[in-house]
Amino acid sequence: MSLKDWKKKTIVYEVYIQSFKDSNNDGIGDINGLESKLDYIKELGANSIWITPIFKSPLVDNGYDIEDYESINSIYGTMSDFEKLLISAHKKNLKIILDLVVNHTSDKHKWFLESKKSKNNQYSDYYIWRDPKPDGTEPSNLGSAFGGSAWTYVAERKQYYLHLFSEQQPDLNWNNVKVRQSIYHMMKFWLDKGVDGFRMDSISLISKPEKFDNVPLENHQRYGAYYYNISNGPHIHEYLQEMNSEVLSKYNIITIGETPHTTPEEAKKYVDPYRNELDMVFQFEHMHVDYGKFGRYSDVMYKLNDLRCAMNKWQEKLSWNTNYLGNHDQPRIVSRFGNDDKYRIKSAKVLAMMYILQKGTPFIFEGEEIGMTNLHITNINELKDIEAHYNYNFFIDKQISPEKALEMVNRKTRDNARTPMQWNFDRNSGFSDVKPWFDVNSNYKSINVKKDLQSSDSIYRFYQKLLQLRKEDSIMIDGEFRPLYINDSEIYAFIRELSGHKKLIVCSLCAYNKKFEVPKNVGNISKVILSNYEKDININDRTIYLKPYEGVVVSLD
Ligand code: ISL
Ligand code: CA
Repeated sequence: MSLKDWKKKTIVYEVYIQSFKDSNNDGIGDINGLESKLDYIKELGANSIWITPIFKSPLVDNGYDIEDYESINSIYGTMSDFEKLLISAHKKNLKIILDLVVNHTSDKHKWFLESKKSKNNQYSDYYIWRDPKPDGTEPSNLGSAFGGSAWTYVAERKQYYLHLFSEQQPDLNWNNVKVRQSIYHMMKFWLDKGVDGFRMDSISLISKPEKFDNVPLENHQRYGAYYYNISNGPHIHEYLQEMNSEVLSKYNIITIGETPHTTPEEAKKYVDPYRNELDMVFQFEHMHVDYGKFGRYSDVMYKLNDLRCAMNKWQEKLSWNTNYLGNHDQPRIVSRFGNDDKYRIKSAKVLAMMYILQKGTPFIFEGEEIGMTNLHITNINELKDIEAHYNYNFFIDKQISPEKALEMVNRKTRDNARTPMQWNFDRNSGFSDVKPWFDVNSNYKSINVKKDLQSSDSIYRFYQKLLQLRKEDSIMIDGEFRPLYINDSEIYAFIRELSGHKKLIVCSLCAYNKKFEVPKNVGNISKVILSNYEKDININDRTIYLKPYEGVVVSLD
């Protein structure tokens, strides 16, 4: 048994709801806005939409802090708007995947409000409570993902609760069968409405250790990394198997687990069809290629060798991957891995070719298909993300100059991905008639959807061709992935092969000319299938003369 055919054909477009399209001019993207753009997504070539959390939330972490799992946040619309969206999407053969955030809730969730009151009510054991150390301090030195301790004290209970993310995101106690049953019940609520799947937030973190020991400290940090001894905890697979038998297996849906800090060996367990857990997982190894002394926020430029090494490793180890370069937590891909200046268009296209044609399910993040770029901030107050502010203050504390600290945060802040979608040349880029919740990137007059739709060789048009190829050519779905040129620091190349048929994908990631020789033992070039230099391709026998950021797909025989 392997992954069902329709799942292999899935191409996901991620919508960051508050930044996609505002339908009622309050400055915030919403469900009706998304509905008005379904044709846009369909014409791009995606067939599934992952929507970031739309549930009732105080929005401390932009909706990843849920107050009520079964109601829609009124700033995004109503339940009937959502039901209408589902119907419209299904009519257009588009699937809707919801974000399932069940490692934690908001501290405003009624379960937590009750839980924190006392040690002996119905919800007391819904979260992870521990006594202080004898001197009154935190139970352990574990840190939270956004900074500070992962423990917060509540006087009413005289105990600390665990929060791997912000203080307003207490972690649920999955060891409690009542918690698990409440979650399964909620999942059925959405699946019975016709939802087609879940992207499961931080799912590798849900099973906590019995005992929280102190963890090692890195880089003179006061607290240990939030995932230390937490990722892939003792009962994780049991819980997912239970969730699968009680919920997932009863519906024809797709499930993608977000599994930070997971090795391929561990990932195999999540997706092994004989274990009945999840369909696929997001791994993060290639997102760490530009980490340095200060972790994610270090001022480091990635090396292609490291990126290829991480991606190829997962291609080799897992039979089916999720392929992505960006999402709502990461910088814009053209700014991070390409060249967002002189070669913005060429490099955005070649990056797309490089990841979309690997084996697995492609995930495209909104705006990537028109080559949206990072922000250029001049003041820390332009950012909203709690993570960015924490890190900025940390750098200032470490005596890093404000200019440098700003540059470091600007490079990696999650807000880079969260600026409103750039639809057209109008005020606020056609996202909204009023000032949006987050300012539009000032480059919207040169980078927008309308402009891309008007041109035949835009980034959007190139994505269409790529996705068409991904859909029509069975090599791009089932073909084995064979790495080539594994030591070149500028070219990423690989072959997809199915029943003796081969396609070669060659991507140059540098701003000058390069030569690529097709190795004798892999075959001869018989046909050019796709290139981001259109007709201007230079191939002589086995040699491909690549121009800056050129990418080509050719058939071999
Ligand atoms: O890169 C990471 C791990 O290597 C992290 O970004 C990781 O993906 C993240 O910490 C988990 O993210 C998810 O859960 C968070 C939320 O803030 C993010 O937006 C979401 O994607 C808490 O719910
Ligand atoms: Ca709105």
